Amino acid sequence: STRSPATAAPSNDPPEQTRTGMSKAALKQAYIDNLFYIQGRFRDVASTYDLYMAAAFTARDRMLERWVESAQVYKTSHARTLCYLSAEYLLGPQLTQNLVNLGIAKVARAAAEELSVDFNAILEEEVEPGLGSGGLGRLAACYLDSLATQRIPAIGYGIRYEFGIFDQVIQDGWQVERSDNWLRNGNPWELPRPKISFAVRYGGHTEQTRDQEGRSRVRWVPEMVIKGVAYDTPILGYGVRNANLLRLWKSEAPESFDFQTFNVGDYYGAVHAKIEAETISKVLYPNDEPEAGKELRLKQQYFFVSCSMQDMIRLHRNTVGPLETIHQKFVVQLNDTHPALAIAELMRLLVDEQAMTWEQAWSITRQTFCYTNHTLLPEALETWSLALFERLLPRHLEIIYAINQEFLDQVRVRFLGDEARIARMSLIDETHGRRIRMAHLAVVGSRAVNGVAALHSKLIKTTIFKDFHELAPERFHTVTNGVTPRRFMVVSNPRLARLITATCGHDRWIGDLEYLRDLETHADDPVLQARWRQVKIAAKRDLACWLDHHTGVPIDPEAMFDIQAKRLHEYKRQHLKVLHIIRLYQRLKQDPSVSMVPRAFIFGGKAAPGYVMAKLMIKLINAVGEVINRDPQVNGYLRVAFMPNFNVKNGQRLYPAADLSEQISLAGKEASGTGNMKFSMNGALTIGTDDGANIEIREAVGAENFFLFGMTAEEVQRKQAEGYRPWALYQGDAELKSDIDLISSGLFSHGDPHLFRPLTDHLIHADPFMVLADYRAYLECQERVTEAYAQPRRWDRMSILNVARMGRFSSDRAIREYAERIWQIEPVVLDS
Ligand code: TH1
Repeated sequence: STRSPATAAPSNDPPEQTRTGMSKAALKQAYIDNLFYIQGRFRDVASTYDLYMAAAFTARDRMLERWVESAQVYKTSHARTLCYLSAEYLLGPQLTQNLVNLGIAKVARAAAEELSVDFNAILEEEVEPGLGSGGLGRLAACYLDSLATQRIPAIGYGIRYEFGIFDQVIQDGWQVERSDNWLRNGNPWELPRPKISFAVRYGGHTEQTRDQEGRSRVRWVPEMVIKGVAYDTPILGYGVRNANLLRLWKSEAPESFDFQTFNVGDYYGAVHAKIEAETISKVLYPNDEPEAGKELRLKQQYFFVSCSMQDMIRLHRNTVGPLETIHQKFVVQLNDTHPALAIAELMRLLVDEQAMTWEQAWSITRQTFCYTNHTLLPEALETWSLALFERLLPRHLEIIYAINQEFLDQVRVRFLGDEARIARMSLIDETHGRRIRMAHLAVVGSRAVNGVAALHSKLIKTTIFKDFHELAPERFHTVTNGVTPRRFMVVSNPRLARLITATCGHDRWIGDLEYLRDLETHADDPVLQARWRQVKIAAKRDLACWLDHHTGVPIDPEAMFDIQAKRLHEYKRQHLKVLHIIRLYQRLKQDPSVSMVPRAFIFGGKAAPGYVMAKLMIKLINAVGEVINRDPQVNGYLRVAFMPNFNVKNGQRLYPAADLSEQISLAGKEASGTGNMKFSMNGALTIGTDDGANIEIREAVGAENFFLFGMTAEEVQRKQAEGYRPWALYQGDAELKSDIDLISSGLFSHGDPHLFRPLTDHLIHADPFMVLADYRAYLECQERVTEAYAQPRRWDRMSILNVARMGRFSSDRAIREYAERIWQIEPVVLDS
C-alpha cells in the first residue's frame, strides 16, 4: 500500500485514487509524497524551490494520466494529426496554466495553503522557458493550448535551446543582456526520451550509385553526423481530456568520444567534435526579425526539421503503415520559413532513403505542407547564400534545384517568354549574389499559404507573393491570429475573470470566448462599472508596486496607465510615443498652471543585441523618464517607467493594468500583432494605426470604442512613391521641431548633444517608418483619449464593450479556422 512518508493526515480517498486524485486531500497527500520521493525533503526543511518542484510534479502526474489516455485514443482512432513546426515556443510559466487546464487551480491552492505553503511565493520561483523572441513564438504557444482545447491531435516540434532569449537588465538606462540559463535548476515539465533519437548529417558530398534493381540513386556522404534527442512536454487542453505533445530536440554527439580520433592521440579534436554537436541547440537567435546568413542558424533549422521529419515517418510506420499514405495521416504546418527546409528533407527521406520515385514523393510532399507567412519586411525574408548552403547541405541543394527546374518549367508554359517573371519566381535569387529564397521554397512546396491578418494576407498577394498568387490563387488563405484566454485572462487576471463569470452567470466564456457577449447588456450598469474600476485599479496597484520595487519609479495607481510593450523596433515606433511624452512635458513646462489627466507611460520590450538604433531607443525612453520623473513641476502629471525584461511572466503583470494600449506601427508593417489583443481582452482601450489585426479589432469592438489615427497602408505607399521628405515636415511644424530639437539639445543626455544624434538625424533625414508623417495625427488622437478618460462612465462602458466583443480573437477560433479550411483535421473526442 502507499503509506505516507510524512505527516499529512491520512486521506479518505480509496487508495487507488490517491495517486492522481483531484480532491484537496488527495492533492495534499500527493504534494507531500512528491516533496519526499522526488525532492527528498520534508516540509520543515523544504526550500521554496523544493516546494515549487513538488507542486509541479503533483500537477504533472495528473497531466500524464490524460496524456497517456490521449495517446492511446489517437493511436487507434486513425485521426489525422497536425505537426506544427516552429523554431520558437514562448510558453511562459507552466504551473498555474496547467492547474487551470486540469480544473484544479482553486483546490490546489487551498491544498498548498493548508500545508502552510505560500503559493504566490512558489509561483515567483518558477522560471519560464524563453524559447522564442516575440509574437511569433508566443503565437506558437497559444496555438498549442488551443489545439488541445479544440481536441485536434497535434505534435509541436521545435528546438530545446539550452539558452533561451536573453534576460534584459537596464543599467544607466541602457539595455544589458544576461544569458538565460533556464535549465539551471532542472525542468519538471519535460520528459527526456533518450530512445527517441535520430542522426542528422551535415556537409560532405553526394555520389551517384545504383540500387539492386539497377535504378540510379543518390548517396550523401556527410562530413559530420550528430544526434537529436527528444524531450517531451505534455500540453493540456481546457475543459477536455485531450493532451498533446510538444517535442523539442536537443543536439548531442553520437558517441561521447570519437575513439578512432582518441586513439591516434587527437584527444582535443575528439572533444571538440562533441562540443560542436552540442552547440547546435545551445542558444536561440534573439532577433525578432532576423538578420540573414548565420551558419549556426541554418544548422539549427536543418537539425530540428530533420529530426521531426524522421520522427513523423517513424510514427506513421508504427501506427498506419504504408508510406504512400503519410499525407493522409499528417499535415505539417510551417511557422514562417524557419522550418521550410522540411520540404527538401521530406523529399530526401522519401526518395533517397525510402526509394520512392521523385514524382510520387513530390506529390506527397506537396499535399503535406502548409505555410504561414508572418512578415513583409524585406530584411526578414530569409535567404541563404548558395555557397554556404552547398557546403552544409549538398544533397538538399540538388533537391532544391530539381524542384526549381520543374516549377519554372510550369511557369514557362503558363507565361510564355516572360523571363523577368521566371527570374522573380525562381527559388534562387541571382540578383544579390546567388541566394536561396526560403519563402519561395515554402510556397512552391505547400498546398496552402496564409497571412496572419486580413490586411497582411491581402498585402502578401499583391507584393511578395504577387506572381505566385497569379499562378495559383486558390492556394492563398487568411487566418487572423488569436491568443489564448486561459493564459491572458484567467491566469493573468483572476479578478477580472471572477467578475466576468459573476456578471455573465457562467464561465463558459473561458472555453468559448464568444460568450463574452453576455457582458454587452451590462455595459452601462453602474454597479458593474464600479466593480470593473475596482478590478482595474487593483491590477494597477499590483503593477505600480512591482515597478516601484524593480525600477524605483513610484507611480500613482490613479493615473492613466498608458502602455507600450513589445519588441523594440523602428517600425513599431516607440519613438513616436516618446515624442508625445516630450510634447506633454513641454506643454507643462511652458504653462505650469495647465491641468492634465495624469498619465503613467510604461514601456517594456527587448532590443535585438545587435540593433543599435533599437538600443538607443531604450536609452532615450529611460533618459526622458529620468528628467521627467525627477522634475516636481511635471511629475504630478507625468511618469515614465521602463519595465525591465519583458517576457511572458512580466507581460502578465502589464495586460491587466493597462488603461490605454499603444499599437502605433506604421500601417502595412505589423503583420498582425497579438499584444493588441491581450490588452483589449483585459479592458484596455487601444490607440492604434490602420495596421495588422488593429483593423479587425476596431471592426469588432466598434469604431466608437477605438482610437484610430494615422495614414492607411495605401496612403503610406502613395506618399513613399511620391517621395517622402521628413525634413519638410520637421521645418513645417514648430512643435514637432521643438520636440526633436529638445532631444538633440542634450537635455536628456546630461548636456551631450551627440548621444541621440543618430536617432534624431535619422528621423529628420530618412524616417523610413514615417514617424513625422503621423506625429500630428497621433497627438490629436491622444487629445481624444484624454477627453474620454476624463469621463469615467463613458470610459468604463468602452472598456466593458472592448472585452465583450473580443471573442473573435481567441486562438480557439483561429485553430478552428486552420482545422476546417486548411488542414481538414477533425477533432477527436475523449469521453469520460
Ligand atoms: C511576428 C510579426 O511581426 C507580428 O506582427 C505577428 O503578430 C507575429 O509574428 C505572429 O504572427 C513575427 N515574428 C517574427 C520572428 C522572426 C522572423 C519573422 C517574424 S514575424 C524570427
